[in-house]
Amino acid sequence: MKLFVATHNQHKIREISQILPGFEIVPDDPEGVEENAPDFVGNALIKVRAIAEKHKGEWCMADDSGLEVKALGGAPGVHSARYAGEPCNTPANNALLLKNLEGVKDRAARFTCCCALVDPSGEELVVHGHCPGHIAEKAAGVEGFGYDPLFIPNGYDKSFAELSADEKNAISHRGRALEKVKAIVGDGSVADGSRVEHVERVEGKGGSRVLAWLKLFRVVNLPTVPGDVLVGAALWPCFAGLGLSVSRTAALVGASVFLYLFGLVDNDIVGAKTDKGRPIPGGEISIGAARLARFLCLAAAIGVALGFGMPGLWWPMSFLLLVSVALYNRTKWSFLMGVCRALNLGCGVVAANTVYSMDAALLLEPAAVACVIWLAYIWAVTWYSKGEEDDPEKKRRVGALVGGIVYLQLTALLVLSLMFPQVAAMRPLLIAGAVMLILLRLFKTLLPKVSAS
Ligand code: ITT
Repeated sequence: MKLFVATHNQHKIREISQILPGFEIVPDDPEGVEENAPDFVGNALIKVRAIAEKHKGEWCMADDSGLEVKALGGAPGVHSARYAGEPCNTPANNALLLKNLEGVKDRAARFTCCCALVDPSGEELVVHGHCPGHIAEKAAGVEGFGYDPLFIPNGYDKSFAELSADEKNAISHRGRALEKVKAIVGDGSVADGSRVEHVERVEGKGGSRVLAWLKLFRVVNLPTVPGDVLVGAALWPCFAGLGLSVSRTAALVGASVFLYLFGLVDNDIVGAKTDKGRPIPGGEISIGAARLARFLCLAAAIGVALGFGMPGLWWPMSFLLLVSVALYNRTKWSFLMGVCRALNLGCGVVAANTVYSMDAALLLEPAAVACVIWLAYIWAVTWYSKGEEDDPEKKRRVGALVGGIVYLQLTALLVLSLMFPQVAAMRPLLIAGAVMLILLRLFKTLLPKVSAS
């Protein structure tokens, strides 16, 4: 079986040939490509795509690998090859690693290898292999390459460079990843990820462009937004005894969803270089297209507001909301995210009714209570969510807490309708809240790939 491998690293070619003896390994230097993705997957894909263009109908692979040291926050990581600067210099890299770990007791580390494959039909697959261990106090051994003299795998008292090639390949990150590659490419039949654990089919090409946009707009989380203004609107019939206009309330929901989408896209534009796994750094959506989308979301919010004649107070409130969103995206202060959602509720309060009589003052106290609860909940969830990208279990819990916003909104609507059973306007608001909950559950089930908190 012929396998084109995108690398200029002769050591990798040697190891890949040893681990996949039945394969005809054909090295191809992906000359000139810039490995500028923030993670191993992104860089492996950049390399393999560069050669797959030339070898259509063939199996192609790229390995992006590196050493991650716990005490250094995962460094050198994707920068392993050039840790001490350009060009790649192994003795300098190793010396810098030892220097940075001087006096450090916890020397736990792991090698990671990510293999990206393009099958003959053009489908992309990604597999990973890891090898845990620790960094020695000094270099030992002459075998292998790179950081091998410094890396002692768990269960051994010798470095990778003191092991034979067979011993290293049996336990190494590359050996583990290539075992999966062997099972996928194996007999040369069409890629069948079901035979291999942890195969990721790469989305983002052709037909999955829609998925990338759904991801950018975090569609799964959208049903959490309308409830803010619904609760704000509900305060009018309950506390001021004034009726609600259905079209005004619907317009409020529309404008608030567009403002939220504006904030989400702005967030991804700000993090275009750093946010792992998002569509812009992954190359699925260009920065230009994202900027256009951000502008269109703002224009749509303004259009809806003008079209439905939002009252004067909605405009400064929404402006404050936009400023808070932009500030949050650039500072990541959890408190500001809480402010955004409290202001969203405030938009519902100031715009659900245009009749500002003395009765409107009665809304102040309940609105302040609701805003403070909103602010506290969102502030706490946002603060807790820090670091979720690297912790799948935390990401799952944060997803549940974000979904909890809809339960909070529904609880508020339910409490109001129990406190004010005579208010007929509560029924449609409660139904709208319940619809949002159903939509949230539906999106979570149908679109698990675009879930993001
Ligand atoms: P290509 O991009 O051309 O494949 P590269 O050496 O630049 O070659 P990477 O970007 O994947 O490859 O960087 C991998 C670096 O990680 C490599 O240069 C070593 O410093 C380190 N590394 C990876 N696997 C290793 C191994 O098995 N033993 C020692 N060091 C390794």
